[in-house]
Amino acid sequence: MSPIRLSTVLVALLATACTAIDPVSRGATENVSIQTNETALVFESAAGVWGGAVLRGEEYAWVAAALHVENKLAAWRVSADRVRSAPLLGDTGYHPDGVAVWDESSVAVAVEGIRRLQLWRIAGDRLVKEADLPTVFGARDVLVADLDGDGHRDVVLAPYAGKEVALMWGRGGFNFSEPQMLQGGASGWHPVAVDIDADGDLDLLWAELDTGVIRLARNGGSRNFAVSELHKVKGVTPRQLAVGDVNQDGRLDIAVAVEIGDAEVLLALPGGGFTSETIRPRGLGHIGVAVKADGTILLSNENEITLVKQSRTSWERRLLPAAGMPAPIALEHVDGDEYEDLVIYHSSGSGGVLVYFGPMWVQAEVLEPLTR
Ligand SMILES: [Ca+2]
Ligand SMILES: [Ca+2]
Ligand SMILES: [Ca+2]
Repeated sequence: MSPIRLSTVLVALLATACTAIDPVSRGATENVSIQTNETALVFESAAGVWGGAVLRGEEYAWVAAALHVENKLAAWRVSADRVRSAPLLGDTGYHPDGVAVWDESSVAVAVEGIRRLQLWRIAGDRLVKEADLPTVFGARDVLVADLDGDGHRDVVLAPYAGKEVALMWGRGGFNFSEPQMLQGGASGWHPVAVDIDADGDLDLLWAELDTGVIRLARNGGSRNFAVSELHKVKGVTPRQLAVGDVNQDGRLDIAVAVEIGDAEVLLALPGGGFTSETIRPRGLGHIGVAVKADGTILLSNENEITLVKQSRTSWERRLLPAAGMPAPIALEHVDGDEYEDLVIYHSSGSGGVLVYFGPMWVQAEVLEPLTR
């Protein structure tokens, strides 16, 4: 992976940040500088952060992150006025990758390097490991959702390398069935659970790094999934996909970040199926993507986030700074106001986790629009 190179804008952002320290940070084991300002927060990590999740409480949120290289789970508390604590830390063992919300105070962590699925709870000023289960492969991602609608949370594991996605059916608590394997193509990272066919149950979608395929596992009920190739990207290595209503017509669309090549937007057609449009990158391509409720597409690339909004004839664009390898990215509610916040996990280098508090469009630099 390429070395870290903080953009000058981000350096400026950090340099102008004022300092605020949350007194709850007792118990943290790392000496970190704490910085905040009105629009962004940086959560430092010495090396790559491969994933994370946000636990949103009534008064504050916890940002949890998999410190892949440091072999730790970190959790920072963030108040409604955007002040954060020093991190709580827990040792996961070798190479944690993905994190998902399990309940209001705990997260599931895929520890890819030792093939484990762990349950971690935030208990006062400590992170407590409450369960530690073997997994069928080294999992890049973990997703938690009730896929069969029986009231028990189920787990989806996506492989770091491999052609199968594993479903673990919840039996109550952090207990699961033997894994049910779905056959796809190689390296289907960052699966998304969404009712893409609008029939009332959650389907699964993922992008395969090695095949270029956007794969759909359609939920047929009774734990049956029909896996099919929904689309193949024109470029090389789709890294993340996001679902949202890009053109605000009431139908869910799919945006795909492609590492080398154009980003693709699959716009849902009224009679079913999709039409594909492309967004030219500023560099080689993009590695992360999210779609806001208003349809704005956020695409991450080395050291930057491009905000893209569809208009009749063009893609309007704006730019926010980031650090090296800003992927995956996610929209969350961190400070608890009505605006979605962008959470960026920098998977290489020392960018740590960066949160942009919404609204983001107004604080971003204007770029020339692209013709559609
Ligand atoms: Ca279930
Ligand atoms: Ca469905
Ligand atoms: Ca749409």
